[in-house]
Amino acid sequence: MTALTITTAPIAGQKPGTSGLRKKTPVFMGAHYLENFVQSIFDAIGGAAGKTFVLGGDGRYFNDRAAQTILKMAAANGAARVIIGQNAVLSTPAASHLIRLNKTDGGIIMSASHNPGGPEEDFGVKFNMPNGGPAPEAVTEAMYQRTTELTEYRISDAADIDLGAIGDTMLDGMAVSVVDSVTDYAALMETLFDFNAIRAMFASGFTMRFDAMCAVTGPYATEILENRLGAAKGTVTHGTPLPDFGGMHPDPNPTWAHELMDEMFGANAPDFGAASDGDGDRNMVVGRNTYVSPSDSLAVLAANAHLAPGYARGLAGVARSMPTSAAADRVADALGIDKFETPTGWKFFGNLLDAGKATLCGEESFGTGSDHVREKDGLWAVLLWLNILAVRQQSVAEIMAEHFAKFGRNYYSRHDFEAIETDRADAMMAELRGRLAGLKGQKIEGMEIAGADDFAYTDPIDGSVSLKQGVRILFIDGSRIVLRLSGTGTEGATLRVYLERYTPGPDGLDHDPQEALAPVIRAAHSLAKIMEHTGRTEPNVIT
Ligand code: G16
Repeated sequence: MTALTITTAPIAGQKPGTSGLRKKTPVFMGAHYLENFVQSIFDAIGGAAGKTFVLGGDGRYFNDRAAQTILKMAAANGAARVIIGQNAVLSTPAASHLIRLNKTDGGIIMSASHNPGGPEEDFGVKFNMPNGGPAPEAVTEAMYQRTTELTEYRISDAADIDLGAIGDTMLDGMAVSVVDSVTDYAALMETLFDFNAIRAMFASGFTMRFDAMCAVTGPYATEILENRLGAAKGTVTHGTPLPDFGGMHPDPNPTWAHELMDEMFGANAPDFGAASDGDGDRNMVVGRNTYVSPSDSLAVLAANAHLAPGYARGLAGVARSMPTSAAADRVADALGIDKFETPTGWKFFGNLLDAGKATLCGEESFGTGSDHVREKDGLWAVLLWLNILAVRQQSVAEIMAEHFAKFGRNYYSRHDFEAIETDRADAMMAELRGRLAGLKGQKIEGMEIAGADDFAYTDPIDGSVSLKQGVRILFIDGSRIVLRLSGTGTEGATLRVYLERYTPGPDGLDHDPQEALAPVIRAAHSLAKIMEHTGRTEPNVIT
C-alpha cells in the first residue's frame, strides 16, 4: 500500500455556500472533483497529519464511494484516525456529537441536506470544526482559495475497507473505527429529556407520526421513539434510508412533507406529527389540525425548555437568524435573557454557543437546536416538543393558542421562487439594493416604510464581519419583508422572500397566515419588481 501523489489542476466553482459545497452528483463524481475539494479542506486546516476526524454522511447516492475516497485521502495525508458511522452513515447532529464526544480535530460530513439525492440529483461535502460546528466563513474561504491553486492531492492505493462491520481496522497506517451510527446520539438524548414522562405519555395512548422521508433519521427515530420511548410500532414511516430517498424531496415543510400534512389534517389524525430532512438536522412539527411554523416552534421551545431536565436551569439566551420571525425575541424579552440576530447559516451560531451566550438557536428554514451539539438537530427538537407535551398535558393547538395569547402572534411565511436564471436574480437584487436608501418614508399598501438596509453582522465574540446578508424592508407597524438569494441551491438561483406581520392580540390571532400577510406579500412583489425581473408571479414553495 502506497500513498500516491496525483497531479491535478484547479476546478472552477468549488466555493462553499451557506452550508458546505453542494453540486449535482455527476459534478461531484467527475474526475478529481471530490479529491480536489477534500485536499483543499486538509490544506486549509493546516494539514491532516496526526489528526483524528469523524466521517459520515446522510446515505445518499455516492455516499459510500465518496467515503472510501475520503478515508484513503485522510490516510495518505497522515491522519491518525477516522471515526466513521457504520456504512458511512451519520446524521449531521450525530456527527457533530461524535466530533465533540471524541474531542477530534473536526469532521467531514457528506450531505446535501434537504436537497434530493440520486445519480442526477445533489451531493455535498462540508467540514465541521473541533467544536462540532460548521466551519466559519474565514475557513471555508481558505478552502475555496486553496481549490483555485491546487496542483496535486494525496490518496492511498489501499483496497476499500468494509464499512458495514463495526470495529477497528487499519487503512495504510491510519486507524479506522466503524461505530454504530445511533448509539451515542441516543445516549445524549437520554441525558436531556425526561424519557420516563414521554414513555408514560405514549403508554397512555398518545399517538404520533414521524416521517423520516426515506432519509437518515429513520434508524435514529425508530430506535428512540419506538424502541426506547414505546411509541407504537409503525409510528416512524419512510424509515429506511435510501440512496435516492425513494424519490422524495427530503425537506420537511408543508409542501414536501405533504403526506404527513394530509394525515395531520385528516380524520383520525395522530396527536403529534413530525418530519426530518435528508441529513437529520431539520424538523417540522405539526399538531392535529395545527401547523407550527419554525419561527413559532423556536419561540414555544424557548418559552417551555425549562420543562425538560437538560434545560431546567433556564436559558442563557436565544439566537435566531435574521430572516426568522421575531417571535422568539418576545419570549427572550419576557424571560429577561439575551437575544441575538445572526445571518442565515448555522455556522453563525457557533461562537454564541461556545461562549455560553445562547442556549437555544433557530432558523425559519426548519432548524432548531441547542448547545448540546453545534448543528441544528431535528430529532432533538421533536423530543423537546414531546417532553413539553408530556409535562403540560395539552394539545399542540392549545399550547399554540396560549402562546399567542400571551406573546401576540408574528404572522410569518417564506415564499421561494426556485430555479430563476442567476443573472436575472442578481439583477433584481442589485436594483433593489440600489433603491434601499430612498425607501424610508414611502407608503405602500397603507404601510409606511420605517427603513431599509442590507443586513450586516459583526460577530460579538470574534468581531468578524459578514456583509450583504439579505435586504430588509421594515415598516412602522412592525411588519417586515426580507429578500435574499439561497446559498444552498444547485440550479440557477432561488429567491427567498420572508414576510412578517405582528398582531398583539387579543383579537386577530387565528387568521390564515397567507391572508394576514396579504398586504405585505403585495408590497414585496411591487417593491422588488419580482414579476418584471423574474417573470414569476407565484412562488414554487410556501412555508
Ligand atoms: C442550511 C444551513 C441553514 C440555512 C439553510 C438555508 O441548511 O445550515 O443554516 O438556514 O441552509 O439556507 P439558504 O437559504 O441559503 O438556502 P441545511 O439544512 O441545508 O444544511
